[in-house]
Amino acid sequence: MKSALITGITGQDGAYLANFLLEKDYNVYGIYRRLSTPNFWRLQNLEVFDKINLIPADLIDGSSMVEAVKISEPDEIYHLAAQSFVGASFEQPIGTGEITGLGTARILEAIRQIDPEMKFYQASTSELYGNGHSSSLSENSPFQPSSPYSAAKLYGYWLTKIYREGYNFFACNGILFNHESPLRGLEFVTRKISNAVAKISFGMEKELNLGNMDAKRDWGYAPEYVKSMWLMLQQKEPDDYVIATNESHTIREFVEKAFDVAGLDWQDYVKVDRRFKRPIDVNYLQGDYSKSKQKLGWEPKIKFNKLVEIMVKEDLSRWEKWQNGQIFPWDAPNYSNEANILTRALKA
Ligand code: NAP
Ligand code: F7E
Repeated sequence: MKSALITGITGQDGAYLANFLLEKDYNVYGIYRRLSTPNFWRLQNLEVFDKINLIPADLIDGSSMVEAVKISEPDEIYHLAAQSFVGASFEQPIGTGEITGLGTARILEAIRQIDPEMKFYQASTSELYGNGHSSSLSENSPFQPSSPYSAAKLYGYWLTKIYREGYNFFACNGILFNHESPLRGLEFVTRKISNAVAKISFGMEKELNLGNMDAKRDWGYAPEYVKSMWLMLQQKEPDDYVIATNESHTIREFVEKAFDVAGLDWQDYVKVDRRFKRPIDVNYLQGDYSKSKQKLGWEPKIKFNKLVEIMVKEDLSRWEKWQNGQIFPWDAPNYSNEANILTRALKA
């Protein structure tokens, strides 16, 4: 039986990947960090919480990462943990560098010292490309990071290549474009929209405040994307791959479709709020996944319209169940509606 260690197992991708690897009969380990309130709702939602092994560790603390690798002795390591919210990286650039950038160095060093035969997956990102592009982006397109998050991820991307070339690691960068699901964090725009549409349609909220609605993103479906991570580590040689749908849509299009699914007109509810605008935003991202199709046999099945539908219908169903008194693992009832969030954009 193969074993895998997932950093970030409590996040969106970590939960789906744990589920996927359990179905492949892996012994799954995951690290989780100490929080004042436990955050296992995604693992419980997918009913995998009782089937995995959890190891307490934090990317900030290198010795805990060494312990996690020693305890799990995995064949494969999927490094998904990060401060992953681009907006927050402008507010916490140093913490983002520590976790998202140096955290990758800590785990790579743990592997180098313990067993360099362990295969390594690095969660790289389309944010690496930044601005200045107008056509589909491939593994060969230039990077121009536009946020502290993407600068930290660029460090992780290069370190992964350096350990591959310098120490002969089986280390791969998955350059994943945005991927979403009902398990997406509520601060990201897609889930913020699907959750707000559901609350508005039940009369629990009156409006939705958003930032830049003109940005374009290439949105895919997270459960399909985690399969590509596994495929990368099953190849003969380590390499880097773009995972995307090769379609892009504006935030406005997402909003329009999401309200439409609930039978509402978005223009009656959506307001632009500068608190949610970033000092720099990436305006256009669309990914060319032909290398992944050719080498991994990977292709996305769920595209934009279906994705929006899945997310809005799931949030409608959750709020309905919740109003009927049903108890189940999810995040929205405990999330602030953002009305009392202050950011420095308000002072600008
Ligand atoms: P996510 O839902 O935000 O999950 C992030 C995970 O990292 C959580 O499990 C979180 O733990 C953990 N984490 C954060 N700080 C940590 C620390 N100091 N020590 C240990 N764990 C820590 O992110 P995701 O959407 O699943 O994305 C997975 C990875 O792919 C991330 O690296 C992200 O940057 C990257 N990525 C995501 C996308 C996308 O569209 N989703 C696209 C490209 C790349 P807590 O539960 O304790 O907070
Ligand atoms: O923003 C705009 C915002 O926060 C998407 C992460 O998983 O994908 C994600 O990063 C767009 C941006 O995701 C709001 O300005 C408008 O243009 O959902 P997001 P992201 O920044 O693309 C990449 C690939 C990752 O690697 C990251 O880890 O939507 N936008 N109004 C807004 N965004 C948010 N969050 N909230 C708004 O109110």
